[in-house]
Amino acid sequence: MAEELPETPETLASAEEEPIKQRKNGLYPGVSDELAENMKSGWADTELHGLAPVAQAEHTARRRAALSARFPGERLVIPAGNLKTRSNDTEYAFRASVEYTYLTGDQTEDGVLVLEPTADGHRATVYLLPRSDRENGEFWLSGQGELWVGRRHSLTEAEQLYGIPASDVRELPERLREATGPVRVVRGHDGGIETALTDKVTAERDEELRVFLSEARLVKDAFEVGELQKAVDSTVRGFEDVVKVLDKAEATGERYVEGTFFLRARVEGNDVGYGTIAAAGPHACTLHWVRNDGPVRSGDLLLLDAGVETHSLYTADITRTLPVNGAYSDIQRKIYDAVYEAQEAGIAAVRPGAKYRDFHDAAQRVLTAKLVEWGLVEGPVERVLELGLQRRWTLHGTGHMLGLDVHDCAAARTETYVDGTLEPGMVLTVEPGLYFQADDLTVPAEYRGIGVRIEDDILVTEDGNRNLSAGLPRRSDEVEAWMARLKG
Ligand SMILES: [Mn+2]
Repeated sequence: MAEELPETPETLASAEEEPIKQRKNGLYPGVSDELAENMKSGWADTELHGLAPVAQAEHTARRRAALSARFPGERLVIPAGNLKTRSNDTEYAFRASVEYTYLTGDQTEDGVLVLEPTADGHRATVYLLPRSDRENGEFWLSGQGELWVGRRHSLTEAEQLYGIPASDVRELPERLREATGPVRVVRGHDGGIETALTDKVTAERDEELRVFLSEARLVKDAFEVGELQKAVDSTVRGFEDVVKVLDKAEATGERYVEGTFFLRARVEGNDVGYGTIAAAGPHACTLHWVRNDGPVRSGDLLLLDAGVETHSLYTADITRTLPVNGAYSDIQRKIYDAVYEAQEAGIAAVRPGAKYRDFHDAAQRVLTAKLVEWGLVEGPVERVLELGLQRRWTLHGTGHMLGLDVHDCAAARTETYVDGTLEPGMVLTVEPGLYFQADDLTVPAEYRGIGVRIEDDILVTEDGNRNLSAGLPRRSDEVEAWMARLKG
């Protein structure tokens, strides 16, 4: 990639108002007055007209209305967030905050949604960086200039796309400093905006805003369910891609699996929704194995936990545990089938009106019964469950909400989420697992180093549930047949 012209703190601070002539002296060597003048003109007008609104525009309007009704008379500030430095002058890929995306449909860095209280509700404004100024040289001399980072939407274009009046974000800090009346901001995304509001907000009140926006996302609307299905469908294709190249993964390692899935994620979606877990052999027992630097060996299992994130930022979260050579060994199958049975029990417990905890309890009961049956822990099952002794091998909860975040709605209160009741439109994962660490001396040697998880994405429907990821086989014999077909 090209390197930017050097900027000093002085030029950064004055980049907006100083004309190029004053900034060039000694700072942009080689920019003559003639070049500066030349660069100002000769550019076509590329303003776009008659843009269609983004697909979720009507949904975002309804979501903003719900937010408005919850906090009448208060100014609400929801930032998208800023670029984060990776090293020196390179940045991490930007991902807008879920709160901002959920309420606007936009994903632009430095964007801020503000709801201003009015007599009968709120007036929404989305604050964005406008198109680069040609007159002051910003477009080619500033690191945020469009010549470097690409064309932005004009404010008028943004209004058409998102159905929200747009304003210049560079004026927002001053407006917020001057504003009177109660204000709340979603924290953790934009330090500059938070600084402008320092004297006006409290942590407790801001947390209430964050919690509301997390709980608002518990039940997905039609657009969200459609996007989650798209994410799942791409993820299914990504898993198929991996199975087709397992011989290459054997020749190289887990990174080949990760990279293969990533290709599908980038081609069909925005990215992976979280770091791919490509865990072969005993690495499957490390729950968040994302180093993916180990070998893939015939005879071992490959636990692949991965999800494509759509362009609208909804992610799938699917796990399959596959025999690298296409056939489970006896001990692998025994453990796999137990996890499958537990997952079946868990999925069967997902229905409207059920407690959120029910599917976890159902899956844990099956796993515990297996552990007792295999003689790994002394029964009865009730006692083991009461003491939680099965958790040495089941390790984690059986699922979580899924949406814009892979672990969605994380700020929701216990009473509305973990202690809550399932409703139609909720989407959650059901993902029991059994993990026998390679160094676990309490189990027979044949178990050690085997980890199995099966994870699907389940939509709560009016009369039960729908497995959005039913496109990937789960039963052990069906997995083997599917792999044989793909490798054929
Ligand atoms: Mn998960």
